[in-house]
Amino acid sequence: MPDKKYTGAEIEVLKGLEAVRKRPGMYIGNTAERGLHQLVYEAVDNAVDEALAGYAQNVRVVLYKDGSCSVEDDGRGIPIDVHAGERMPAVEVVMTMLHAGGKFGKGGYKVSGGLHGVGISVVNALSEEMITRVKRDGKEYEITFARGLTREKLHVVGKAEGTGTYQWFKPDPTVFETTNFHWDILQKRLRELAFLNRGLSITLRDDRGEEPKERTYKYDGGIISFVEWLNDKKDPIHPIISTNQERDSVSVEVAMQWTDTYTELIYSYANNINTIEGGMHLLGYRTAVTNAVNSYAKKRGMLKESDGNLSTDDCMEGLTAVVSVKLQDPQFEGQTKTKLGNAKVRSIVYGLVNERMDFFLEENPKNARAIVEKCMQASRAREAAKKARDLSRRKNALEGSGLPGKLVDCKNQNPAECEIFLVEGDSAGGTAKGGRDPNTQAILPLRGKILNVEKARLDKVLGNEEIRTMITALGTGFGDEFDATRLRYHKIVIMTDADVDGSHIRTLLLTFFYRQMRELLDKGFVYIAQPPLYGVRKGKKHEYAYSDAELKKIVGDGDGKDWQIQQYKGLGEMDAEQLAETTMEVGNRRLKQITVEDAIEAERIFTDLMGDKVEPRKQYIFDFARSVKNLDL
Ligand code: 0RA
Repeated sequence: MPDKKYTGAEIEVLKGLEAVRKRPGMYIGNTAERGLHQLVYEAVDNAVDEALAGYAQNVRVVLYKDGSCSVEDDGRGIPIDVHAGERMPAVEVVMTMLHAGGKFGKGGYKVSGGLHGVGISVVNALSEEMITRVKRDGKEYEITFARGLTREKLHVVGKAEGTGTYQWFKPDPTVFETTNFHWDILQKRLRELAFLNRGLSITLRDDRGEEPKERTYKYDGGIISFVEWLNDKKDPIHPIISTNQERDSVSVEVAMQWTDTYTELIYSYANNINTIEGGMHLLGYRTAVTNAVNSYAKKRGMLKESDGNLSTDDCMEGLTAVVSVKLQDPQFEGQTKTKLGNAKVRSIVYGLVNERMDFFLEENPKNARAIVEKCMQASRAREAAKKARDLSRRKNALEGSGLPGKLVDCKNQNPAECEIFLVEGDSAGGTAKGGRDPNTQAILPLRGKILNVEKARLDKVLGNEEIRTMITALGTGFGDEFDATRLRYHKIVIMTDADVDGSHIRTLLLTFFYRQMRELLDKGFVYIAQPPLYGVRKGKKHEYAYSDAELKKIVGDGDGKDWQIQQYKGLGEMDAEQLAETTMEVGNRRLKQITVEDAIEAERIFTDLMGDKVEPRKQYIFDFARSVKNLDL
C-alpha cells in the first residue's frame, strides 16, 4: 500500500461512508423497494429546497436502462468554491460528508423531516457510481464518485449557459435487494410535490422501455388543484375554500371542500412530508372548522343553544382537505415520525383557518347554508345510528342467540375453520345449502340488491334488513363498535352470478365492508367465489370453463361442434352437486382473496362506482369484472 497521508476531512469522509454502508437502514429506512426510492426522493428534495428558496423552477427526473437515475434542477448550482475548513470544493463536501447539506445557511425552509433530509452524501455512499455536474459562472463542472469516494476531482467539462445541478447515480446492487425503480411509486410522490409547491414543474421520464415515457407535473393552483383532483369524481357542494398565509414564520396553506359523500378525506403535510399520523397542524385545522361551523349555525339560528354543538366528526363528514405547513424546525414524533409536534403550529393554523372560514361563511350565505345542513345531517345520522344500535342490542339480548333465521349455520364453532357464503337470491341459496359441507360452511342468502352504501346514510344502512342480517351473522358489530375478534367465520365468501347484477351486488357488499368493516379486508377475510362461465360436454367427458380463454383451450379453435357448450347465466342453473364441485369445494374451487392494498385508491374506486356519476361506474364494473378473472386456485 502506498504511503498516503489522510487529511482530517478525508478521515471524516471514510468514517461517514463506513457508517452509511454498514447500516444503510439507519439512513434510508431499509434496503428494499422503499429505501431504493428514498434515494430519488433525497435528490429531489434537494432540488425542491432550491425551488422553495426561490431559485429553481424545473426539476427533471430520468430513469435509465442501466438502472441509474438522474435528478436535475435549474437552481443556483451547488457552490464549487473551496471550502476553507475542509480544503475541498463545497460541492465535494456536500457529496461526501454526512450531514453537510445545511452548512451553507440556506434561507427559507429546509425539507428535513424524519424521513428525508439525510443528505445527498447518503445517496452517494449507496451508489455504485455517482456523477455531479454543476453549471455556474458560464462553466460546467463535474465531479465523480464510486461508492461515495471521490474518483475524479472537480474539473471543468465545458461552457454552460444558465445555472443548475445535475445528479446522476446508480444504486449499488450489493446494498439493495432490488434496484428496479417503479414509475407508479415515483410519479405519485412527484405529483404530490408538484401540488405542494405551486408552479414548480417536475418531469418524470422513463427511458427503460422500448418507448420513452414522460410526464410533467405543474400546478399553478397548488393545493387548490390538489383538492380539485381529489374531488374529481365527487360532487362538491360549494367552491373550494382556501387560505395561504404566514404567521410567526410558519407558512400555512389549506384548501378544503365538502362533497355529498360521507367520509373525510384529509392529507396533511409539514415541509412537504406527508404527516400520516397528523399532529398539531391537523388539530388546529379541525377545531377551527368545527368552531366556525358551529358559531355560524348558532348565529343564523340553524342550530339552537339547546341543541348543543355539532361534533368534529359531524363537521368533517364529506370534507376533502389538504393542510400544508412549512416551518423552520419541524418536530416529527410518533411511531413513524410522521406526526407534527410543534405546539405553536396548532394555534397558528387554528387562527388562520378560523378567520378564513368565518369570512367565507359570512360572504357566501348560500354555500354556508349547504355546509351547515350537511354537518347537521351527519349529526342526525349519528344519533339515529346510535339509537338503532342500542335497540338492536337490546333485541338480541331478548332473542337468545340472536342469529337470523335465514342463516344456514355450520356445525363447527371454531371461526378459523368456518366459512360463510353470502349468496345472491333464495333459490341459489337453496342450491348452495345442498352443496355445502355442513360442518364448516354456512350459507346466508341475500335477497335482491342490497342498498347502495355510498349514497345511503348510516341510519338507512342499518335500517336495511339484508345488512342487519349479515352483521348479526358475522358477529362483529359495525362502525365504531366493530370488533374483528368476534368474527364467526374467517372466510367470508361472496358468491354471486357471473353477470352485471352479480358484480353490482358484489361491489355493494365490498363497499359496505370497506366503509364499515375495513379490518375484514385488511386481515384478508373476504373472498369472491368464481363460478364457471361454461359447462362443456363431449360424450361422457364433462369440463368447466371459468373464462372465454379457458373455453377456447378446451374446445380448441373452430371445432366446437363436437362439444355441447352450456353457458351458465346464474348460479341457479347448476344443481347442488355441480355448484359444490365447481365453486364451493376446497381444492376444486377458485377463490379470489380481496384486500385493500391502497385505501386511497380504493376510496376513489368505490366513489367512482357508487357516486352519482354513471360513466366511471360503468368503467369500474367493467374493469372489476376483468380483474376478478386473475384467480388463485
Ligand atoms: C447551498 C448554497 C447554494 C446553493 C445550494 C446549496 C444548492 C444545493 C442543491 C442541491 C441540489 N440542487 C441544488 N441547488 C443549489 C447557493 C450558493 C450561492 O450561489 O450563493
